[in-house]
Amino acid sequence: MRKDRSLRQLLQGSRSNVGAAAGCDLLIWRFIRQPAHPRANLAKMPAFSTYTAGTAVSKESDRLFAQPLAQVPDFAFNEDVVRVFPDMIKRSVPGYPTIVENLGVLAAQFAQRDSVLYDLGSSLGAVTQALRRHVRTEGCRVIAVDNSAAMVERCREYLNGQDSMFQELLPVEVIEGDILALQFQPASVVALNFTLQFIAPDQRAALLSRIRQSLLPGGALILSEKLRFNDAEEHALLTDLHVAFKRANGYSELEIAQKRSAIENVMKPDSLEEHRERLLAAGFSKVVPWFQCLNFASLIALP
Ligand code: GEK
Repeated sequence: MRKDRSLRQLLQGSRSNVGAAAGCDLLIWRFIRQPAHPRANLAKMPAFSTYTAGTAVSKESDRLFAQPLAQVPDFAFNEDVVRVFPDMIKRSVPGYPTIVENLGVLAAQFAQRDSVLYDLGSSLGAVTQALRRHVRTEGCRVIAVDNSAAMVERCREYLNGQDSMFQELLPVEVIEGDILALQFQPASVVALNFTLQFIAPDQRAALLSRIRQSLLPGGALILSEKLRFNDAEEHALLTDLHVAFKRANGYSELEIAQKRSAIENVMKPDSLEEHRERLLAAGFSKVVPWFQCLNFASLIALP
């Protein structure tokens, strides 16, 4: 049974060449001090573990679309995707490790005492782990929510691993559920890291209004998304450059084409202008882009 597998087994998968290409992969041995967290419990660190910006994750390579498929099914966050997800998202989303780690840094600036920090569409909890690495505000706790049972199960295992390696982390609750049905508690930080694009377009405004209503003064929504561009030339250029990014990270033309057709019905990106207008209409007072790499961006929205 998967639950019987040790963290070390989870952490040891086949290694890919991607980390080198992305320039973001660290191999950490037990005797190398982890600078990101002052309270690392070195004795409990796996002897040989792989880290992505300090996060304990599986290293299995994404080969899901490497063989020709008679019919490409719609993309789903199932067991197969969960196994390769850390590799997949890092090789597909330019800037992903930078966004995740800095989301923790930004969150620490907005976190308010005795409040909730939400990680909505948490997948394997990369953002949750970053929040727990960086936020030190008293009385904060993290609530991570995802509607994929497979993601939630593995996320809980990774967070147990983080708990066994570090002391005094913020408490965390992982909920399997639909973020559209969530009863929000007063929150100082809400992270929607590449999740809104998977929500039906006609439901996005209502979700953002509910997030806005839950946000405490001084808090923030941090929203990361793939972008589309209204200018056709700009859109074509950045789409081509994104394909080049995926090629450079070892994906074949077949993998790129099959992944594109798997995802096009389930992921619907908006433009920066649409995001801004919708956030302002939802009651946010200010929208500040803080990161963009090719056609992927992250915004801070202030209440
Ligand atoms: C990361 N934030 O690693 N309710 C709950 N979860 C949902 C819903 C919904 N209605 N719709 C989709 N999801 C993560 C990456 S991935 C983005 C987020 C990507 C979940 C879905 O199950 C998946 O785990 C996540 O949103 C999107 O920083 O794969 O490009």
